[in-house]
Amino acid sequence: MKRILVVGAGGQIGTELVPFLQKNYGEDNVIAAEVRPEVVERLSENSMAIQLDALDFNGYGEAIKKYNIDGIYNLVALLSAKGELNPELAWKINMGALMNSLNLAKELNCALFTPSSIGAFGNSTPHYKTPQDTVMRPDTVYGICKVAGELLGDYYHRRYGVDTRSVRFPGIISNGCLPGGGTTDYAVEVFYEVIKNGRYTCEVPEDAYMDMIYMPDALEATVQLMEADPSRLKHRNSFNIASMSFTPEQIFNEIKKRIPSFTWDYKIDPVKANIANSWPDCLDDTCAREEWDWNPKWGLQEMITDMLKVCEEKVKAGLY
Ligand code: AKB
Repeated sequence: MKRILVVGAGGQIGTELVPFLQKNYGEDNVIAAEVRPEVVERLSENSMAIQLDALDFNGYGEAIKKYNIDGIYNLVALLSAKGELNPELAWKINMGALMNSLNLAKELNCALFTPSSIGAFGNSTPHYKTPQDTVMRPDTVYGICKVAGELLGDYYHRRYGVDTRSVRFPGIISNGCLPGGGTTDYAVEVFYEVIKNGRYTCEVPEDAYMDMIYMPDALEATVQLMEADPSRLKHRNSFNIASMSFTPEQIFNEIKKRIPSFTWDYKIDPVKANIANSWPDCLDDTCAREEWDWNPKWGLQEMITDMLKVCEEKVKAGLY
């Protein structure tokens, strides 16, 4: 890939993926696209940024042609908890952006990355060491979109030869941009609340195990997969990746070891509780390790140290 368009670039992943891609492919070869004008303005401080509605097929196609794009990262999505508030809208946005991305990748000869998620799994999936290929009957509209997206990605590859690739992201922990509308958001919010207020109220049950990943590993995985030798890929859409798995109670206790005054309680959101309990406890990522050498670097302890340090700096600087 030489010229990359990141669609939905203003969210949690895009905010950090754009500079990461710039480092890998050159500043002028990465274009950040976002629908919200105020976010386009923010993005334009550090990269080429354009306003683009991923649901507008013609406008999306024009941008690909104008900037000679040959690689698309489609990050447009309403996340799991938010999607349950308005399932029709979630389907319209998530699938609309995906279908436009697939069809434009096919017509204009682009590689396409669209993330899937642990949300593609559901209650009937084996929860421990969830295999790469297993039961996928998600309980949320977000998950249904992810499963449909995985199948369509494989279909466009098989039928039309489109270079589609994807990973199933765990909850992503980051200190760049706060996530919004996800079930795993608690694992990011807690760091800011600890620093600002010394306490946190968690909406996810204390014993709900979920896979998580620190942003540097998530970024590395994305580029590593897109650069992988295609002849080694037996799978494409979508790879399990894993690096850490914990419950709210476990991470809060680890944070308390560093900040003894930290206190927390629970005010369970039934929607998030159902989602968290339906997702795997931990994934088996053997295929990603074998097919493209996935090898995460960040574990729970290193992540906590880094998050506390960076969040403290940001809170002190008045950025949160
Ligand atoms: C969410 O919680 O919805 C996302 C995800 C795991 O896909 N962070």
